[in-house]
Amino acid sequence: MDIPDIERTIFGLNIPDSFKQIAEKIAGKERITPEEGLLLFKEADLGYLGMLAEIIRREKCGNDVYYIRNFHIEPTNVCVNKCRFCSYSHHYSARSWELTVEEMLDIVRSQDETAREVHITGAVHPDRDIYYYGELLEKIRKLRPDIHIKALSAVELDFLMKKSRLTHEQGLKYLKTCGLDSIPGGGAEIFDTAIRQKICESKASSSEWLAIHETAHNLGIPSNATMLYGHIEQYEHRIHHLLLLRDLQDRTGGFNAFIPLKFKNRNNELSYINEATVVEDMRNYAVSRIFLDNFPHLKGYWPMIGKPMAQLSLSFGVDDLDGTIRDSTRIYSLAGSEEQNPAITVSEMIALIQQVKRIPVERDSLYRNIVC
Ligand code: V47
Ligand code: SF4
Repeated sequence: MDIPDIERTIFGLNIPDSFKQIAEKIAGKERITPEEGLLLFKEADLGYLGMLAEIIRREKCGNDVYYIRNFHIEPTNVCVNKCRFCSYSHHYSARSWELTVEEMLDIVRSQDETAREVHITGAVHPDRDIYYYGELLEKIRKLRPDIHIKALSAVELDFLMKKSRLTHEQGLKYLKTCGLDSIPGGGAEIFDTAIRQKICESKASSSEWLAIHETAHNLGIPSNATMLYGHIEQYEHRIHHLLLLRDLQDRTGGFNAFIPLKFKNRNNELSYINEATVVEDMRNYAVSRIFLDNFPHLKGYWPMIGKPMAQLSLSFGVDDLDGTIRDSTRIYSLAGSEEQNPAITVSEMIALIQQVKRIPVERDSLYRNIVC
């Protein structure tokens, strides 16, 4: 079915006028309003949402689905913060770890030459400063001049820059000279102040998170954005979050991808909250794809949602399945993610994508196709 056929199908459906108007806007490449986004979250039929999200995804990426050969380093889980949803952090206990620089370099050395990206993020260690990470990045750059270094969430950066009394611009310029190529999307959680106060009061504020990403973009450092959903937030808070991201992207164009992160409830203070259903997850992907019309990519992070759900998300606006994640990532496995030892071979990734009749495309960190 090509795009016009999908549009005809939507217009032929017996749906309320307000939904027809939204479909018309999307067919005409017009942006939807926050009120329309809220209506979609609250009232829209899942099949209809999937169709609209797919119009936008196809327009941007055709049948391509992206993946990357990458690996993760989680330097430590010793954290100054106590986010209530976090299953990962410990303040010096039998379950805490602090990798040395040499141990992290060993992870880099153990990767084969096809790895294109290293993703470095972890907890906010009280004793490590920006120069510690700057030197780590320099050493990684020396070992692997070709690799893309995506490192340090805005929450980690905020702490490091405050500790070293540097402005956002000074801190980011310094890290860029050390080898920083881009910033991961972590720490965004939910921008609404009251909800943020309840789930992660001590970490960087929403305005600090947004300001760090804006400064990074202005310095030519691209980044990703996330949203933690399915805890105590309401649809209104999700739309507010998406709106702030859309506004920032209008100003800078520096975001590569949006990554919705489903709250996982094991081993944390919010364990009493039931996790979002698969229907809710798909609804969230679709509305995100529709609302964030200026984001080039929507990522379904398979280590968290599991491989079958990642395949399903490809019919709700997702075009990127992240990477092969060689080496362990513990931030989700400790919170009860679907994948306890996340690792996937390239041929498995290709098969996952082909099973849903899409075209697997290996990318680099800036979404340029890798031609073998
Ligand atoms: O900010 C913590 C989330 C994030 C839980 O940029 C949880 O490519 C669910 O940002 N349930 C860090 N989520 C990871 C992150 C990320 C992941 C993948 C790709 C990229 C990218 C970035 O993990 C934190 C927080 O929102 N998180 N605990 C939990 N219990
Ligand atoms: Fe620390 Fe990050 Fe966990 Fe918050 S989510 S407690 S900042 S590791």
